[in-house]
Amino acid sequence: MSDIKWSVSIGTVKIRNPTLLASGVLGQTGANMKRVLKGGAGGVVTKSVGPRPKKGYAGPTVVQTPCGLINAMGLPNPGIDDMIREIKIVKETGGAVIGSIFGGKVEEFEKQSQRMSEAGADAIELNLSCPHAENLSTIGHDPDMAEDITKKVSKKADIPVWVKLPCNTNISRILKVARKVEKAGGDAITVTNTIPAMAIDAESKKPILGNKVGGLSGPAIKPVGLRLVYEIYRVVDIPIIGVGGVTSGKDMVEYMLAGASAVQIGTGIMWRGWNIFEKVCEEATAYLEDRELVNLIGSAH
Ligand code: RRO
Repeated sequence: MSDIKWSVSIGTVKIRNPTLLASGVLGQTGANMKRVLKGGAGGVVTKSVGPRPKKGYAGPTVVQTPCGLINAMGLPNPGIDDMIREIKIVKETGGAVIGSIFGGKVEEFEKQSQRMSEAGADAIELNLSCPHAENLSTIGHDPDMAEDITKKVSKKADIPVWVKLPCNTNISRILKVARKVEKAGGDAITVTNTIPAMAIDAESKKPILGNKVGGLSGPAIKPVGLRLVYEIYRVVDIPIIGVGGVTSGKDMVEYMLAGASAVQIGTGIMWRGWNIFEKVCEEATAYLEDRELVNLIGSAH
């Protein structure tokens, strides 16, 4: 390896390298999150948790396609109390943990942020973007709602607040949301969540997922994620974390050129294993050899 300094800062959160576990994949238990950190991740984002345990949708909850996965899990999670225990297990290792939360009301977001902070999370990620959750999926498309939640949570939170935005190909609309999130005190923007999608079985002539519709992740969505990072980078000064289809070092470099300070990886684990994080950093080494990591960020502009 060359002497690249892999550590990056997302605002005040320092991570040992720019790869993070994306929310929703293996982020439900302390044991799994520890294993991901062992696989080289710079940090982990938990599964999104709500105020109380939730079972999620009936199966099938995941379908594989040639270019990625379609999921409709339905926010299954153990609830904030249980997640706090799991976060404490990960924090024993010193790894960076970002607590992802969702809520039905602003007060729920506020309360859970407080609990995440008490648990020792390094930052909070507000999930304003599940593509198939009723009501919740609209928050991140609505500039005023996104502003309101970000403002109220940021005011009370004593750790940084990252805001995860949905895929919205109405670019002027998502830029409005991004600007409002920054104005409201958001410390970073994560983009994108999965993209609305579905699978239909030609034999039974029925949708495959229990929830009928879901969200697509994996290589197919990388060009969409890149565009969103590229566009948002033009209008905000807070760091951006790119998510969507990162499976190689080249993918990470491309996201950084578009303007991301770090990337999150989820579906890629299915193809490249638990240590995809280490592999991505190693592969990026060849490209970075005599370049400073931070100088890459946004240099495609
Ligand atoms: O749990 C889910 O079904 C889910 C969530 Br919360 C999310 O943010 N994105 C996604 O694709 N699935």
